[in-house]
Amino acid sequence: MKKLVRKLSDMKDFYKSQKEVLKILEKRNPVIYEVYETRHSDKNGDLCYTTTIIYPGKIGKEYFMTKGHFHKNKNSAEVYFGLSGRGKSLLMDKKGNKKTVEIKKDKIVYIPPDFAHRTVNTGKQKLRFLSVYPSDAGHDYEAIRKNGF
Ligand code: S6P
Ligand code: ZN
Repeated sequence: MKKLVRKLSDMKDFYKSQKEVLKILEKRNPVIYEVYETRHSDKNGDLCYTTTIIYPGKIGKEYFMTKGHFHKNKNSAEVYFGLSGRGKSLLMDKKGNKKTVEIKKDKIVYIPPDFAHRTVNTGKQKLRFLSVYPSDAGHDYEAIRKNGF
């Protein structure tokens, strides 16, 4: 299993208020989320699964959230399964059509192929969810970094 830690300094471009980001970074560098990934192979047909933990908190008016990404392989759908906490999954296709879906314990969120996805912790506790997706999906963060949701 691989552990990935995303601190505010790793994703400062993804937040709207750069003033708020810099103000917080002067004093501390909070962990926004952690991802635990299990990958058996990168082969087509195999599956990859992760647990994501998003901490509670805000940067200005925005809640702690994941960076958000499209899958590089456009045919790759994904399923999220809520484990604890409360939040929203934001989905958006390439035409800019958007959908917001609640995520909480025991709730399944389906992410269709070629939809960008970002998850936001709107609660006071940690938001934890499991995700399952094709091992060859790949991640493209650039469009979201530049244009947001
Ligand atoms: C992978 C899946 C999740 C996210 C994780 C962090 O396809 O959607 O495991 O990677 O929730 O989000 P992000 O946007 O930083 O990769
Ligand atoms: Zn994904």
